[in-house]
Amino acid sequence: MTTPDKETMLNWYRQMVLIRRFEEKCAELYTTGDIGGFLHLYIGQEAIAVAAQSIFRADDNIITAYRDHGVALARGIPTKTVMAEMLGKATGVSKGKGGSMHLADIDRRFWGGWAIVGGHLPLAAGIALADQYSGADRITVAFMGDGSTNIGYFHEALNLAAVWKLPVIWVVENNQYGMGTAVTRASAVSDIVKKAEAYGMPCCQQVLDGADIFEIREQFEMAEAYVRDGEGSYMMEILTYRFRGHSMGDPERYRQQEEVEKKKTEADPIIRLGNYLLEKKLVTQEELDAQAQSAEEEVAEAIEFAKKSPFPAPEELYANVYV
Ligand SMILES: Cc1ncc(C[n+]2csc(CCOP(=O)(O)OP(=O)(O)O)c2C)c(N)n1
Repeated sequence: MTTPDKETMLNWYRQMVLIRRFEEKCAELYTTGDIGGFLHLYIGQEAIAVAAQSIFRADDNIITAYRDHGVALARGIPTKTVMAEMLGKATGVSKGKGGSMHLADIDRRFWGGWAIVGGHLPLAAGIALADQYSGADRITVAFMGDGSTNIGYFHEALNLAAVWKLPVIWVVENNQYGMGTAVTRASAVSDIVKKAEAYGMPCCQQVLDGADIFEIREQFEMAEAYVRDGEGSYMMEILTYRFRGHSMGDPERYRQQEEVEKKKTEADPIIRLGNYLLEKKLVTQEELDAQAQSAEEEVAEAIEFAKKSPFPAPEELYANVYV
């Protein structure tokens, strides 16, 4: 793996801070009533989306579940249109009709944002099948939570992906809980990556550290080489942690506050990368602060844009309705 230069790593740092600040502001906007519906934050998991974006091509396919803001931002969807979507505005990336869980941007081959647990996994297989059939040199990266690996869709999708050697990287973001249920209580095999064996699919040899952007990138690179070569699908499990509740209003009775605090100090991907860059004397604290500051300003501008934007017109109700 090539060693990235300083500017590249500073950019990863900025992107992770951008996602963090975006999510923190969304939490505030939810409490003021500017954002409605359900809201699932990506805080703590930022390194995964940013690592993916640093490896995969702009024309590869990305699909994920409802914890999708960070993945969408890392994909390069403008912050202001993601924020406008959060507020249900016409300028939003899904024209204000999707909201938090249904971000999608066809031009960037970001296929969503799906609310039904595991429901997007057969779609990922279908997207990959279309590429395979038409001979397109593209791979599909399907992100999912640990909970979705207990759902029928997961098994159907992985089975067909293996049978047809579909070009998909299946990425399990194991944040250790599916709503209020710990993985060990819901999954017969809590070493999730072993589920790949049932489908004869290669996988990462160890569960990856979700706070370590370098480790995740390295594995993405290996997976990419395999899948792009036409060998078939590949599965990865990344052990991560969500620092906030499952969604807004989660009283978090299923875990101890000490556990959360411990993770915040030991497994924060932003702190981890910042410390690495400082220890290696690649950057100064001022340079890190400048990146953080500029990310914060970008989020503030996005909020201003979103608040000023109009809601969709009533006629929009009938647009894009086919039946
Ligand atoms: C088929 C289905 N069953 C139940 C739900 C309710 N539900 C929403 S999120 C969730 C937990 C999923 O956990 P996981 O896949 O680990 O993702 P995470 O929220 O941890 O990112 C559940 C059960 C749903 N949306 N869809």
